[in-house]
Amino acid sequence: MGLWQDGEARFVKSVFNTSQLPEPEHPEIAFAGRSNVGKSSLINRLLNRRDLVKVSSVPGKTQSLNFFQLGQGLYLVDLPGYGFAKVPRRIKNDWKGLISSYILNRQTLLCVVVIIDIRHEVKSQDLELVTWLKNEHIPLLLVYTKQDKLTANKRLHHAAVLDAGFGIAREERVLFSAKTGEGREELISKIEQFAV
Ligand SMILES: Nc1nc2c(ncn2[C@@H]2O[C@H](COP(=O)(O)OP(=O)(O)OP(=O)(O)O)[C@@H](O)[C@H]2O)c(=O)[nH]1
Ligand SMILES: [Mg+2]
Repeated sequence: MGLWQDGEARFVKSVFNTSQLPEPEHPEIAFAGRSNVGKSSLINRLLNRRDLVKVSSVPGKTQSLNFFQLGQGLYLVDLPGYGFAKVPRRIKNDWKGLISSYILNRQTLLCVVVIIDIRHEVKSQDLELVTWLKNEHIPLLLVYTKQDKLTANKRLHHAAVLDAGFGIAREERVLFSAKTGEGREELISKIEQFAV
């Protein structure tokens, strides 16, 4: 049976430290990216749920690892956003510690999806994350989201600039919009490829 089964999605739990992680019984995909980039919106769109995951115009809304489950199978993990200047340094370091130890040690983690705003240039923290994942040999996939905010011409131009900046091939990223649903099927099929 495929990894992605359309079925009822549910919230499992919020995790604030590694001792709270659910048993590693199911394959997992984690979603990372800057605060406000649209991680939660992307997961809602993937799960075809309008508001299972809380979306906010206030950056830094998601401060824990939030586990969602598709049917009886796959876990989708919404990671706290980074790059939000107003968060105190101590909390920032806690987040980094929690997220990096989760990513490095989680046996059931299939892939980290790094979400980038298609309108932005390559930002240092995004590049740092992508480079770190590559160095640690963690499978990754990039998503350039908020496609609906740009004209068709600009999208292609921006995507090419980002590909070059991150040093990735076109097959390693998906153009996406949580608003229109563009890229949903492609992202699901790419996620499924990590299961084999
Ligand atoms: N136009 C458009 N807006 C989007 C898209 N994705 C997200 N947004 C908007 O961007 C804002 C932030 O979205 P969230 O999904 O909460 O972002 P997040 O990355 O989860 O944010 P944090 O949890 O704070 O890190 C919201 O106002 C969303 O409605 C998209 O594809 N297109
Ligand atoms: Mg969020």
